[in-house]
Amino acid sequence: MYTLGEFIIDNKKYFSHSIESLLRLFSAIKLAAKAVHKEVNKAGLTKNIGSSGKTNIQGEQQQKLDFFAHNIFINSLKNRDIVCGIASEESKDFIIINKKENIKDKYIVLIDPLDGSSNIDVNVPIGTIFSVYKSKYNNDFLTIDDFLQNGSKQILAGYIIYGSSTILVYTTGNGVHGFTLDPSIGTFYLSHPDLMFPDENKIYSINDGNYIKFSNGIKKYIKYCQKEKRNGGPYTARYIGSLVGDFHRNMIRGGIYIYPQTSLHPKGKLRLLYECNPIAFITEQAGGKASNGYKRILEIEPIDLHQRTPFICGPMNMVSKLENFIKNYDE
Ligand code: P6P
Repeated sequence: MYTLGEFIIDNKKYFSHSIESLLRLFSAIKLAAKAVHKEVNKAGLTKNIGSSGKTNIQGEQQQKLDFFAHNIFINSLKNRDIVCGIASEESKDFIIINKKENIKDKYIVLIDPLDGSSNIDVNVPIGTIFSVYKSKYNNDFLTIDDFLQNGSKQILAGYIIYGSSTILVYTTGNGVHGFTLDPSIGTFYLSHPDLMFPDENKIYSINDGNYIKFSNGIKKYIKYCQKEKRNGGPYTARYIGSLVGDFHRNMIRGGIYIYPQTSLHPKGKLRLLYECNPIAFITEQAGGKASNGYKRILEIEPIDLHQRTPFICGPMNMVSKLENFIKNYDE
């Protein structure tokens, strides 16, 4: 059985940055993931479920486990001496790890510590999403520009899904690989090498409770998915309200995830930097496509730490088909 550390070392020739830094990053991510796994798996027993009573920068109810996950990832990452700055969904401003240190050859981490956390109370899979860049090092000190890099500059992206099992999925630009946690010994073992969207794709994921708020192009696409097809029946609708859960299933089974702009979220709901960019990097590495309906996600130039974007990701043919509907009916 191949551990995550062994796999990284055996594939070091594909990583164009310091392999020691990558191992340190994963050492922090694995430690935090195991701690979150433990808390998530017994949340109902420790009263660690429910709202913390606070709201986060997005004005959303912060769950107790959101706060726990945020703290555990920040503390793990800052103690490896290679991260100079962190941005989290749970904090308004970016976090400087050490004001005095030189940021050359250090890393920037953007993270959604516990995406989909409102599902904790009902036992639906949730996840941590992370995105890593080299610091731009344009100054001796950290600035917002180090965080506002477009997604094509990511050196590492991944998620941990806390579901029927806990799986860490990542890419450094050399394919997508999944590692399942053996909680009895606290080790992540290679379980999903070289993940790719399958040729046959039959799932569409969208909250069609928002149907009346969608554009015509999105509405037409949903109707297209529901029509009988020459090569078989209509597509299957699957949507659990947890990006990591919906995306992980769609990448393995074959399906498209759509969170378009609506009247409630005119710029989309999902955040570009720590949700869409990492998932888009993984999507493309798995042979798929990720866009905002018009533009490749990884080419969007960020202007704000918490900016939102409409988000479509999945197999190339499904995403292109939807983009055509948008082009034909929304422009
Ligand atoms: P809605 C969770 O809050 C999240 O950010 C994603 O994980 C999920 O896909 C989406 O929002 C669900 O949003 O509006 O359908 O409940």
